[in-house]
Amino acid sequence: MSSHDESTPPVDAADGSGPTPPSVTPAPGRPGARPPQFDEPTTPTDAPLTSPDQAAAEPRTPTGAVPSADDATTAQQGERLTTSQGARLRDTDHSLRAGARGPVLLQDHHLREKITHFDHERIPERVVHARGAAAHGVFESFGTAASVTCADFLAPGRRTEVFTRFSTVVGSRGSMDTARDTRGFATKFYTDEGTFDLVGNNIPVFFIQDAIKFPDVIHAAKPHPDREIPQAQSAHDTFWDFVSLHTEAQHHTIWFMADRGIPRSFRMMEGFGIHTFRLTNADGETSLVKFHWKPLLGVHSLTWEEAQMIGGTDPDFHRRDLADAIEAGAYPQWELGLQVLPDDPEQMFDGIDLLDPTKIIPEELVPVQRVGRLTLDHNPRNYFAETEQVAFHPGNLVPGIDVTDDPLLQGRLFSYLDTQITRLGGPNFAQLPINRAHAPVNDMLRDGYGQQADHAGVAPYRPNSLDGGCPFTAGADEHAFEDLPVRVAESVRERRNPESFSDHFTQPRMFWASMTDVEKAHIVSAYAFELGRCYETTIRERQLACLAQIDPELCRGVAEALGLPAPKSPDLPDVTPSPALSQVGGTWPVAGRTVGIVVDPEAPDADLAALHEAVVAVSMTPLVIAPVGGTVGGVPVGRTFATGRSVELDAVLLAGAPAPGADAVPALDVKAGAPGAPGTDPRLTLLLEECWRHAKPIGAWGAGRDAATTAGLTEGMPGVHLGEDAFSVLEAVAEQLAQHRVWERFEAPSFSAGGADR
Ligand code: HDE
Repeated sequence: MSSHDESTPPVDAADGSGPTPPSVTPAPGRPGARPPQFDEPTTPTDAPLTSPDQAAAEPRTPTGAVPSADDATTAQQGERLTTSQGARLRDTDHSLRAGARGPVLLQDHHLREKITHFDHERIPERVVHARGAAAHGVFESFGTAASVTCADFLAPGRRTEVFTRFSTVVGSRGSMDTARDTRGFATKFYTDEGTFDLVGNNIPVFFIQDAIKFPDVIHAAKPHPDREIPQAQSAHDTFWDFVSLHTEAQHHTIWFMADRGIPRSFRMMEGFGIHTFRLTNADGETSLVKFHWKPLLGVHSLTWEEAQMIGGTDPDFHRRDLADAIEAGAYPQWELGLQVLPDDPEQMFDGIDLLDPTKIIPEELVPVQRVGRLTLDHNPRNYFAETEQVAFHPGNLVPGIDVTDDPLLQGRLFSYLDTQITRLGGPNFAQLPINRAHAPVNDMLRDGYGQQADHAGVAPYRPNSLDGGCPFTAGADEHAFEDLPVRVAESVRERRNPESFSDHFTQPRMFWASMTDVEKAHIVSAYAFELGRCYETTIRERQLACLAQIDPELCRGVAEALGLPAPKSPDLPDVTPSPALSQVGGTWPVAGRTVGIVVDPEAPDADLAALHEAVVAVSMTPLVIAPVGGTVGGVPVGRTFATGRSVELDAVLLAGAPAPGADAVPALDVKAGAPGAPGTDPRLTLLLEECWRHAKPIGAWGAGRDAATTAGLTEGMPGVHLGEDAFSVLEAVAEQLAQHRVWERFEAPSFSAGGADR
């Protein structure tokens, strides 16, 4: 028999050990790396999938380096400019022409490569959450979640690498950070059991109860389709038209009309998974769970005026704050917490439907149990490669964590995969470096645009015998992700919400009742601003009718500001305030806060360098401010009165009373036109007025006291610390800053009901 005459399949040896070895040299063309056995394989083998005649491309990084533990090999390598193919170039500044004054030649391959790549540098921005900033970090498990979940990354002592991206929702990629908006808080946990994404927001409820309404709410919130304005704002007619008609949005709306809509920093935001998830422990017992992120720096916000001013002076305020804090070693931290609820068949708790994403479970009823700590300790190296290309997906789940039937979550499970196909240009986005799992991947997904894996084997299908039956599915004891056998209520097919989704006003009322007076005053002003920017009075009136169903005082306050009559409230239910919702009344660490130090270059404070270091020693960031740049007392000037603005500071220290700078020309600069005493730079007076108005602690000593007096600040005024030396004043200011603001300075009207009691 010739070697080409192998018409009969190899037959397994009688003892079942495998195929009978051929007696002659096999003909070329064998489909797999080894002959298949007759029966479907029942155990995985480590047989090679690559035939001896095959080789994958030699492993190289995208820049041609041999991969190594040194991650620099994925950046540029070599000292000389090259083409994308590695050929060295002598000139990249002139195109190839027919003579210096002649036309450009089509043969200029370098020109064409350079311009073609440039022409395709942009990808579509995210449909929502387009503007964001991210950081790498680590999640350390406390080991306290074992009773509710078998997720391995929550086992005692586990450390898991993470990547967290924060974002605004409405604005496009270039919009300002401090717009009034909800913030995204999405974390990718690269666990040993596969990637888990917790894709949440800084507000625990959502606008809508059903995913099918997402295009509606986003179309309403985005700029008007005709003029494409306003950018990154909800203060316009289409938004308020929608939310005043679609009243399930009212709970979310009051949260971001409150100070939560203008966070001081990503580092000072809570995060929420919003939906109820179903967790399983090692014994197969299930619980319903809400995820929370608790920032160790507390929850703090900007004032509305600050947010607007920052939008002009530093539109990258939050992005810069996150990166600077990490660079300075003030690593932001959050604790992951769980509210654990029984998995009863009704999926209700205390009358609250756990499948309704517009409702919270007050922490006073179900405490948040802390199960681990997130620390963000590295900034991305390349914004596009990491922050822009990261692709989150609520369906990235690990054993021990599963979804529920929340109709909003169910729709998200479809959407996040789908959107990446357009945004990241094909189905292989999971292979982009930032999206790669840190667990072994053995899928049967193949080909497609941007394929980077060099798969071996010939049988990406199951069952197969040509690749020895591989890959095998996991056995029952191998900690695989399992779809839980959850009972589905007997029902009919219909487009309808459950009755329990129909109360849209009790929880917004509870939120309002949980606020302190100063927070309530901010909410009234926010509604008044937003509705005041609407063109149509009918829309204002319709939203006032919604506010009347939340609280009569809220409604009256907004109506007065709008100059409209307040509709009468119906009988409203009594609600129990949840003090945990208020941001006022506690003290928190001051790490990572910015302290301005105003100096006089003509008479530098002798302690300036030591003061600077004392600020650094308590993990705050000193920013020296003077009429001109340069160095004062050995310390570099960070801002001049021309380049700086009060809104960058959390507190200000006056170490001198600088005379007006040469550029303090009122005719040229509105800041220099600020009223003040002739001896002091008017821009300093303006800075102090703003710090006062924004309720920031102010400290002064020595000649700095004169600057304070000039601005009308005297000892005994709330949050004004006039002392004898720099260090005692710094101590007093830092102590005050621990409360975030000098709350007594806000003259809030007194509201009757509620108020957080801490
Ligand atoms: Fe998203 N959402 N979303 N969302 N979402 C996206 O995915 C979507 C929802 C959230 O930093 C998109 O990759 C639908 C709730 C965050 O990359 C898109 C619905 C919550 C981020 C998408 C929701 C979120 C997104 C846009 C209604 C809080 C940014 C680009 C069912 C729990 C993630 C992308 C990042 C991003 C769809 C509702 C949070 C289009 C259809 C509720 C933090 O897929």
